[in-house]
Parts: sequence; structure tokens; C-alpha cells
Amino acid sequence: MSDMDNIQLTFFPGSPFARMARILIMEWNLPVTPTQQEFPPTPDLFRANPLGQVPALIMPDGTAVFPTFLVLEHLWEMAGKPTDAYAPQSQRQILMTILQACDALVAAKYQDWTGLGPVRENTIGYDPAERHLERLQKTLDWLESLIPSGELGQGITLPNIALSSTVLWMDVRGGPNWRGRPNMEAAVDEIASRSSFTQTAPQPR
Ligand SMILES: N[C@@H](CCC(=O)N[C@@H](CS)C(=O)NCC(=O)O)C(=O)O
Repeated sequence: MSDMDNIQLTFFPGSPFARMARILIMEWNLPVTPTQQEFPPTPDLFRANPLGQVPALIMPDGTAVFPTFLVLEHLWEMAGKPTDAYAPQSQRQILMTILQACDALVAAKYQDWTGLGPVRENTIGYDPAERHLERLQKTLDWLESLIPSGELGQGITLPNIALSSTVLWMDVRGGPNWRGRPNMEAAVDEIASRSSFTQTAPQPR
């Protein structure tokens, strides 16, 4: 997985997190080589990232940058920190919250796809998968309310890419409906037909 002259990005074609990074690499023409990993993941993935997940940036000296939040910030730094793409002071919370909502989405879908159901009495009092989807919807509502004041930025910004990759994954992989939020639809639809998006689109399962 290491190449002394090259920065590599581990990815699965279906990963919304890796897609965010792949889009930025294309948009900013960054010298990073996406390297597809086997899915289901092999033990090898833990060598790059102790969480056993993609994406990770594998640096020429063998060190790795992960999780996604730091990968995106690193790519932004490699691009020369374009100020119209990310403002850490005001957008870090937004970016991190989108990524956590995407975590919730993926966790809920994995629970569904693995066919996991109750095996004993529920002593927590709620269904974690339902709660994941609820926090996702609440986060989308929160983002919808922030868009008019320009807090996610315009076009290719880290928050917009993270949001778009998350909701477009829902379209393809059977997540809950996110449309009906006009500000969000306009922001996502504005960038969704770019070649960086069409070339990285996940396939239906
Ligand atoms: N919180 C992680 C999420 C990354 C993630 O969930 N990656 C998924 C693909 S979408 C993965 O590698 N799944 C394999 C696994 O969890 O074993 C991050 O921000 O990097």
C-alpha cells in the first residue's frame, strides 16, 4: 500500500467518505493516487488506519492521515488553502457534524443490510438505527437553515462536498428522502453534474 514517491488515497467505490476526498483530488488536480481496496475489508486495511476504514491518505514516508475530517483538511492544505473552499474558524463544526451524520447514515444502513434485528429485550429504550436516521434528518434540517446565510459557502467547498456526497449516497443506496429542502437541493444540484461527481458516483447495491 506504500509507494515512496506518491501520496495514495485508500477508497472503496461505494464509500461516501472516500468520495468526498476523490472529488477534491479531481477538482484541485492534486498529486494523489486513489487506490481501490477490497470490500468486504481485509485485515490489511488496519495497517493504514487502526479503525480499518477508508479513506486514509498514505504519505510517501508511510505515515497515514485519517479519519475523513483530517483527510479533507489535508487536501485543502495541499491545494494552497483556498479561502473560498473552507474557513476552519467558522466551518469546522459544520464539516464535522456533516461527517458524523454520514457516520449515522452508514451505521443505520449497515445494520439493515446485515439483516440485524433484536436478539433480546431492548434495555436502552430506543432503536439505535432509528435514532441514527433521526439525527441525520435533524442535521439536514439544521444545515438547510444555515445555507441561506452562506455558512456552507458556494460551489466547491468542503461542507458542500461532504453534504452532497452524503445525500447523493442516500439517493443511490436507499437512504431516507432528503429532498424537499429547497436550499439544499439548489446547493447540491449546482455541483452534482460536475465530472468529479459523475466519475465517482457509487453504484446501487
Ligand atoms: N468516521 C469515519 C467513517 C469512514 C467509514 O465509515 N468508512 C467505511 C466506508 S463508507 C468503511 O471503511 N467501512 C469498513 C469498516 O467500517 O469496516 C471517517 O470519518 O473516516
